[in-house]
Amino acid sequence: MSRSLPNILVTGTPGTGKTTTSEMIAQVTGLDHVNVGELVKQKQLHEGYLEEFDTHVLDEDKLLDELEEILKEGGKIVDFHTCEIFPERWFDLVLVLRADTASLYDRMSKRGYNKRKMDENMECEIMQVVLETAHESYAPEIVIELPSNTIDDMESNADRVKQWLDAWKVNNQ
Ligand code: DAT
Repeated sequence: MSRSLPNILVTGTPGTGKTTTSEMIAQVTGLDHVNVGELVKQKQLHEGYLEEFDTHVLDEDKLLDELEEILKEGGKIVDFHTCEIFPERWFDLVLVLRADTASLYDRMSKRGYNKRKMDENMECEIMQVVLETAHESYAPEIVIELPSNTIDDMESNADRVKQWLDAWKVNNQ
Protein backbone atom coordinates (compact mmCIF):
# COMPACT_ATOMS: atom_id res chain seq x y z
CA MET A 1 0.00 0.00 0.00
CA SER A 2 1.60 3.29 -0.96
CA ARG A 3 0.63 6.28 1.17
CA SER A 4 1.97 9.74 1.78
CA LEU A 5 1.94 9.31 5.55
CA PRO A 6 2.42 6.13 7.60
CA ASN A 7 -0.18 4.29 9.67
CA ILE A 8 0.71 3.33 13.23
CA LEU A 9 -0.98 0.67 15.33
CA VAL A 10 -0.97 1.25 19.10
CA THR A 11 -1.86 -1.98 20.85
CA GLY A 12 -1.59 -3.57 24.30
CA THR A 13 -3.67 -5.05 27.11
CA PRO A 14 -6.64 -2.85 28.14
CA GLY A 15 -5.39 -0.23 30.62
CA THR A 16 -1.82 -0.06 29.31
CA GLY A 17 -2.46 3.48 28.04
CA LYS A 18 -3.31 3.10 24.34
CA THR A 19 -5.93 5.83 24.14
CA THR A 20 -4.07 8.37 26.28
CA THR A 21 -0.80 7.71 24.46
CA SER A 22 -2.45 7.79 21.02
CA GLU A 23 -3.95 11.18 21.84
CA MET A 24 -0.56 12.49 22.86
CA ILE A 25 1.06 11.06 19.71
CA ALA A 26 -1.68 12.74 17.65
CA GLN A 27 -0.93 16.05 19.34
CA VAL A 28 2.82 15.96 18.75
CA THR A 29 2.73 14.50 15.24
CA GLY A 30 -0.48 15.90 13.72
CA LEU A 31 -1.59 12.36 12.73
CA ASP A 32 -5.23 11.35 13.36
CA HIS A 33 -6.23 9.12 16.25
CA VAL A 34 -8.67 6.32 15.39
CA ASN A 35 -10.13 4.75 18.53
CA VAL A 36 -11.33 1.38 17.22
CA GLY A 37 -13.34 0.51 20.35
CA GLU A 38 -15.34 3.73 19.97
CA LEU A 39 -15.73 3.21 16.22
CA VAL A 40 -17.14 -0.28 16.82
CA LYS A 41 -19.75 1.14 19.18
CA GLN A 42 -20.60 4.23 17.11
CA LYS A 43 -20.97 2.41 13.80
CA GLN A 44 -22.36 -0.80 15.28
CA LEU A 45 -19.53 -2.91 13.89
CA HIS A 46 -20.43 -5.72 16.25
CA GLU A 47 -22.80 -8.63 16.57
CA GLY A 48 -24.01 -7.73 20.04
CA TYR A 49 -22.83 -7.34 23.60
CA LEU A 50 -21.65 -10.23 25.76
CA GLU A 51 -22.70 -9.40 29.30
CA GLU A 52 -20.62 -12.16 30.86
CA PHE A 53 -17.39 -10.83 29.36
CA ASP A 54 -18.47 -7.17 29.37
CA THR A 55 -17.46 -6.85 25.74
CA HIS A 56 -18.86 -6.48 22.22
CA VAL A 57 -18.51 -9.35 19.75
CA LEU A 58 -16.81 -7.81 16.75
CA ASP A 59 -18.24 -8.04 13.28
CA GLU A 60 -14.76 -8.40 11.82
CA ASP A 61 -15.75 -8.10 8.16
CA LYS A 62 -17.59 -4.85 8.76
CA LEU A 63 -14.81 -3.48 10.93
CA LEU A 64 -12.12 -4.30 8.37
CA ASP A 65 -14.13 -2.73 5.53
CA GLU A 66 -14.63 0.43 7.56
CA LEU A 67 -10.99 0.67 8.58
CA GLU A 68 -9.64 -0.09 5.10
CA GLU A 69 -11.38 3.06 3.90
CA ILE A 70 -10.10 5.16 6.81
CA LEU A 71 -6.50 3.91 6.53
CA LYS A 72 -5.97 4.07 2.79
CA GLU A 73 -4.86 7.72 2.88
CA GLY A 74 -2.34 7.01 5.68
CA GLY A 75 -1.57 9.26 8.63
CA LYS A 76 -3.65 7.32 11.14
CA ILE A 77 -2.91 6.14 14.68
CA VAL A 78 -5.07 3.07 15.25
CA ASP A 79 -5.74 2.26 18.90
CA PHE A 80 -6.99 -1.26 19.66
CA HIS A 81 -6.27 -4.08 22.12
CA THR A 82 -6.28 -6.75 19.41
CA CYS A 83 -3.67 -6.67 16.68
CA GLU A 84 -3.93 -9.94 14.74
CA ILE A 85 -7.16 -9.25 12.87
CA PHE A 86 -5.66 -6.53 10.65
CA PRO A 87 -3.79 -7.09 7.36
CA GLU A 88 -0.07 -6.70 7.86
CA ARG A 89 0.19 -4.25 4.96
CA TRP A 90 -1.89 -1.63 6.78
CA PHE A 91 0.81 -0.61 9.27
CA ASP A 92 4.28 0.87 9.10
CA LEU A 93 4.85 0.77 12.86
CA VAL A 94 3.28 -1.35 15.62
CA LEU A 95 3.68 -0.11 19.19
CA VAL A 96 2.95 -2.54 22.02
CA LEU A 97 2.44 -0.68 25.29
CA ARG A 98 3.42 -2.48 28.49
CA ALA A 99 2.45 -1.66 32.05
CA ASP A 100 3.64 -3.24 35.27
CA THR A 101 1.05 -5.14 37.27
CA ALA A 102 0.64 -2.50 40.01
CA SER A 103 -0.10 0.29 37.50
CA LEU A 104 -2.45 -1.90 35.51
CA TYR A 105 -4.34 -3.12 38.57
CA ASP A 106 -4.75 0.43 39.81
CA ARG A 107 -6.02 1.71 36.45
CA MET A 108 -8.52 -1.14 36.02
CA SER A 109 -9.89 -0.71 39.56
CA LYS A 110 -10.47 2.99 38.86
CA ARG A 111 -12.38 2.00 35.73
CA GLY A 112 -14.62 -0.28 37.75
CA TYR A 113 -13.80 -3.45 35.80
CA ASN A 114 -15.28 -6.61 37.29
CA LYS A 115 -12.98 -9.16 38.89
CA ARG A 116 -13.12 -11.56 35.98
CA LYS A 117 -12.10 -8.90 33.49
CA MET A 118 -9.34 -7.67 35.79
CA ASP A 119 -7.95 -11.19 36.26
CA GLU A 120 -8.06 -11.86 32.52
CA ASN A 121 -6.28 -8.65 31.67
CA MET A 122 -3.66 -9.07 34.39
CA GLU A 123 -2.87 -12.55 33.10
CA CYS A 124 -2.79 -11.30 29.51
CA GLU A 125 -0.25 -8.62 30.45
CA ILE A 126 1.90 -10.88 32.62
CA MET A 127 2.01 -13.55 29.90
CA GLN A 128 2.85 -10.91 27.23
CA VAL A 129 0.00 -12.14 25.05
CA VAL A 130 -0.35 -8.98 22.96
CA LEU A 131 3.41 -8.63 22.49
CA GLU A 132 3.75 -12.20 21.28
CA THR A 133 0.74 -11.88 19.01
CA ALA A 134 2.19 -8.68 17.52
CA HIS A 135 5.48 -10.50 16.87
CA GLU A 136 3.60 -13.33 15.15
CA SER A 137 1.51 -10.94 13.04
CA TYR A 138 3.98 -8.28 11.84
CA ALA A 139 7.57 -8.01 10.62
CA PRO A 140 9.94 -7.96 13.61
CA GLU A 141 11.54 -4.64 12.67
CA ILE A 142 8.25 -2.73 12.90
CA VAL A 143 7.12 -4.07 16.30
CA ILE A 144 8.31 -1.92 19.21
CA GLU A 145 7.58 -2.65 22.87
CA LEU A 146 7.22 0.51 24.97
CA PRO A 147 6.94 0.92 28.76
CA SER A 148 3.80 2.82 29.76
CA ASN A 149 3.89 3.20 33.54
CA THR A 150 4.34 6.92 34.05
CA ILE A 151 3.58 10.23 32.39
CA ASP A 152 7.30 10.52 31.64
CA ASP A 153 7.10 7.19 29.77
CA MET A 154 4.18 8.51 27.75
CA GLU A 155 5.97 11.73 26.85
CA SER A 156 9.10 9.92 25.82
CA ASN A 157 7.07 7.42 23.77
CA ALA A 158 5.29 10.24 21.94
CA ASP A 159 8.61 11.96 21.35
CA ARG A 160 10.09 8.76 19.94
CA VAL A 161 7.21 8.39 17.51
CA LYS A 162 7.68 12.00 16.39
CA GLN A 163 11.34 11.27 15.62
CA TRP A 164 10.40 8.06 13.84
CA LEU A 165 7.83 9.93 11.75
CA ASP A 166 10.35 12.62 10.78
CA ALA A 167 12.75 9.91 9.60
CA TRP A 168 9.92 8.12 7.75
CA LYS A 169 9.10 11.33 5.86
CA VAL A 170 12.73 11.77 4.81
CA ASN A 171 12.97 8.15 3.65
CA ASN A 172 9.64 8.13 1.81
CA GLN A 173 9.73 11.42 -0.05
P1 DAT B 1 -6.15 1.81 27.23
O1 DAT B 1 -6.59 2.67 26.08
O2 DAT B 1 -4.93 0.99 26.92
O3 DAT B 1 -7.24 0.95 27.80
P2 DAT B 1 -6.06 4.34 28.66
O4 DAT B 1 -5.25 5.21 27.75
O5 DAT B 1 -7.53 4.51 28.63
O6 DAT B 1 -5.69 2.80 28.41
O7 DAT B 1 -5.46 4.55 30.11
C1 DAT B 1 -6.07 3.99 31.27
C2 DAT B 1 -5.83 4.90 32.44
O8 DAT B 1 -4.45 4.92 32.78
C3 DAT B 1 -6.22 6.36 32.19
O9 DAT B 1 -6.79 6.85 33.40
C4 DAT B 1 -4.91 7.07 31.95
C5 DAT B 1 -3.91 6.24 32.71
N1 DAT B 1 -2.62 6.12 32.00
C6 DAT B 1 -2.44 5.60 30.78
N2 DAT B 1 -1.16 5.60 30.44
C7 DAT B 1 -0.48 6.11 31.49
C8 DAT B 1 0.90 6.36 31.75
N3 DAT B 1 1.88 6.07 30.86
N4 DAT B 1 1.22 6.92 32.95
C9 DAT B 1 0.26 7.21 33.85
N5 DAT B 1 -1.06 6.99 33.67
C10 DAT B 1 -1.43 6.45 32.50
